[in-house]
Amino acid sequence: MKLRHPLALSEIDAMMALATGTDSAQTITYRAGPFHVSGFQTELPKLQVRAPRMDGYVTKMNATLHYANGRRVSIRKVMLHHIVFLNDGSPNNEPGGSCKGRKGEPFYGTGEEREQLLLPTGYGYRVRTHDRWRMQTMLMSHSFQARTVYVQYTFTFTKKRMTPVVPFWIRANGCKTTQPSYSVQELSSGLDHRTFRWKVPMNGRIVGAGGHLHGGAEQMSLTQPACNDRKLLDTNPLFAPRNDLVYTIRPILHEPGPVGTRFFQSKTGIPVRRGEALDLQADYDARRPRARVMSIMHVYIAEGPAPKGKRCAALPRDAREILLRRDGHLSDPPYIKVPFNAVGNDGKVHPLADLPGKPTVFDGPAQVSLINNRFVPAKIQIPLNGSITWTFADRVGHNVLFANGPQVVGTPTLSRGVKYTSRGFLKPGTYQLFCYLHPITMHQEVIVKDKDGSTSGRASAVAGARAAGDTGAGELPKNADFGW
Ligand SMILES: [Cu+2]
Repeated sequence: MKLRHPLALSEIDAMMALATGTDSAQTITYRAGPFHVSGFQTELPKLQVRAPRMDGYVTKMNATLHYANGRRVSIRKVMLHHIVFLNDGSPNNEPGGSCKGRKGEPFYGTGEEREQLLLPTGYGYRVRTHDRWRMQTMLMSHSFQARTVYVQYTFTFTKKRMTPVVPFWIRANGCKTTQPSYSVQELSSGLDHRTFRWKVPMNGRIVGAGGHLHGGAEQMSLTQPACNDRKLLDTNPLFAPRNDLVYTIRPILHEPGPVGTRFFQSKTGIPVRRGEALDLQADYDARRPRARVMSIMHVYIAEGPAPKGKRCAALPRDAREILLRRDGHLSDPPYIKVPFNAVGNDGKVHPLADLPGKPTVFDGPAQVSLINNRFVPAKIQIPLNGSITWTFADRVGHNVLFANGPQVVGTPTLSRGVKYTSRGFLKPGTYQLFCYLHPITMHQEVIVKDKDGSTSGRASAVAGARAAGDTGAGELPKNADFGW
């Protein structure tokens, strides 16, 4: 993708601005782009986008992918994997409840689950004339053909006075890393459970909450430790029926995520106190390892006086959990094995069971170069508990992403000679890894043999341990981009 003016409004001013409705509330649609996505490319545009340039409130919001002629883009062609809108002009820059170090205030986001912002009647997200909006997104091509797409975002805007809400982006994996994503390793319990204890930064009421989850998600909820750990709300995932397009599109480049998460809404709101602890809890199926999952809850609080009356009072009766997609669904996440994908003799993309040929055998630490858009050597064998040092020799960025195997290993996107060592090969078996920026050509297969030469033996003594001790040798860029 080439953005001619990455930080300017690019061609957004040529966008269609649709204004309808009465003067109290109008529906506004803006377009960001164009984004040129080549075949099987993943693009991660980050750019300034048009803001309303008016004083008022946003009460609803939605974002979808379109062609220049306005038609919706099918996920067969390009997928809007995730998107987040940030406001740089908000007085709440870096609010105490979201992870620090991120600029701007994220106020609406979604992924494959197509979450919409749906605030209850009477509430709005405050915007001002001089606010600047930014957008970060990930677009994934699922076909050979290069395409030009636009992100269309539609929001309901009103100048009428609303009760303002402050958005908080909280992650079940906490704020210890700059990465919003984390890896799920195979665990004997079968469940990866994360809890982040969140100190609510203001008095007020939770009136809305949305959630972003990936494939394998079981649940995500907000609980109240001071009230017997009762559940306040959840944004649980729902998965498409087994015959759905999300599972049948080829190639499968990543495990399909949920097609819905519940959006919590209550006009009365759940009273919360400044400094009070709430637990954000998320569970992922850990019968199999999964790379780079996310558990992000978007909590909208209306600021107000400290709650009066008795603690742990009954939850509001008008609480609703809205699910936009109403067709058949599964609440249990199906497991979809991500294979290697390569071009066959017929010119089409097919899954590839194994890389051809014999592996290059390393008895000690393995060295692999990512050079000329290839892993060299691509197929290797290393000892159990061994290490691989990848040298990212190309000028263009590459990464190592886990497709399938006994344990998640991987690297951020790196280039220009940077080295990265992983010691995550703690279980015997075959690890299939690829570069998600070049998923059709860049494959790495790692065969890890047990001491007795088996690849199917039980896990080593450190089994179940998180892949620890991964290091970036040389200069690992700050905020290295781990993608999704
Ligand atoms: Cu690459």
